[in-house]
Amino acid sequence: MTPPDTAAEEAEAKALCQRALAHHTLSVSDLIAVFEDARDGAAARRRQVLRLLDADPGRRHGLICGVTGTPGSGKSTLLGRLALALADARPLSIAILAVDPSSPLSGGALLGDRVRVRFPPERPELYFRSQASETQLGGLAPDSFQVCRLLTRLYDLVFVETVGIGQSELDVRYLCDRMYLVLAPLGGDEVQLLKAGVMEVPDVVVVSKCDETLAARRLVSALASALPLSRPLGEPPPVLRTSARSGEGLAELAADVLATLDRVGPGGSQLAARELHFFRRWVRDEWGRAGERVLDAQPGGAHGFLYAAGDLDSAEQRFAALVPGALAQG
Ligand SMILES: Nc1nc2c(ncn2[C@@H]2O[C@H](COP(=O)(O)OP(=O)(O)O)[C@@H](O)[C@H]2O)c(=O)[nH]1
Ligand SMILES: [Mg+2]
Repeated sequence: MTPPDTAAEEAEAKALCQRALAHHTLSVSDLIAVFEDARDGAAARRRQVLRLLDADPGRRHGLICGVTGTPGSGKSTLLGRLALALADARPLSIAILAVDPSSPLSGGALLGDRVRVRFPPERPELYFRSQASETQLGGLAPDSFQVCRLLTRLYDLVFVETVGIGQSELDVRYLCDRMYLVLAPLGGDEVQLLKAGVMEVPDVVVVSKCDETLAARRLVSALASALPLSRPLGEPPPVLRTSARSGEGLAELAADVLATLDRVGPGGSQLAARELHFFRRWVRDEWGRAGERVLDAQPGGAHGFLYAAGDLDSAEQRFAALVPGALAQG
C-alpha cells in the first residue's frame, strides 16, 4: 500500500493535471515550472505528471509548428492573430511558446518593444508563454524541449517561436513538424538570411507586415529570385504574404497549419523519437565535447543509453551520475 502522504501527493498532482487539461491557465503555468526546473527532484515530478497525463483520456497529441525569424519581424503579433483565426476555424486548443533572447548581464529582455500576446480571458483554450533563452542568442532554451513534452499533451497545436539564424535553427527543425520563417520588409536582413543558408530550413516563408506595401513587394520579388537558388535540387518553399495589422494572408497561413495538422494526423508530434537529439544536446550543453565522448563510449552509444534508461529524464539522471567518474578516468 502507498504511504498516505504519497497518496495525497498523487491525488494532488492528478487534480493539477486535470485542471491543466481543462486549460486552467495558472495550473498550466505551474506544470510548466516543473518542466523548466533543472533541479534533481524535478525529474521524478515530471515523470509523475507525464504518467498521469498519459493515463487521462483528455490528453492531447499536439502538433508542433516552429516560427522563426529575426527579432522584431512580427512573429508574436502574427501568432496571436493566427491562433484566434485557427480556433475560430476549428475547436482547437493552442499554446504559443515564445523563446526570447535575454541578456545574461541584465537578465532582462534584449528587446524593449517585444510583444507579449494576451488572449481574452474567455478563450482559455489559447495560451501564451514566453521563455528566456540565456545560453545563446536565439534558438531554443535548454528546457524548451522539456516544456514541449508537456504542452503537446495539453494542447492540439503548439507553436514554438524562436529567434536566431543558422545553427540554432536546426534544433527547431528537429522539434517541429512544420517550420515557418518570418521575414519583415524593411528588416534589412533579407540578404543576410539568404547568405546564411537559413533558406534551406523552412517549409514556408512568411513575409510579414505586408501593410508596408512597397517594401513588402520588394521583399517578395527578391525572394522570388533568391529562393530557387537556395534549393537547386528541390522545390523552393512557398511564400505567403501576411499582415497582422490588416489581416491579409491570415486565412492562407491558417489553411497551411490546418493542412499540416490533417497530414500528421491524430498521433501528433512524435516527440519520443526526437528525444535522442535533445538528449545529445543536453549532454553537450552540460559537459561539452568531453561529455559527448563519454556518451558515445557507452554500450550502444547515445541511442543505447537513452533506450536503456527509458526516457529523457532518466537518461539525464543516469548520465549525470556517471559522467564525473568517467571524466576523471579519461
Ligand atoms: N506595420 C506592421 N507592424 C507590425 C505588424 N506585426 C507586428 N508589427 C510590429 O512589429 C514590432 C515587433 O513585433 P513582434 O510581434 O514583437 O515581433 P517578434 O519579435 O518577431 O515577435 C511591434 O512593434 C509590432 O507592433 C504588422 O502586421 N504590420
Ligand atoms: Mg516575439
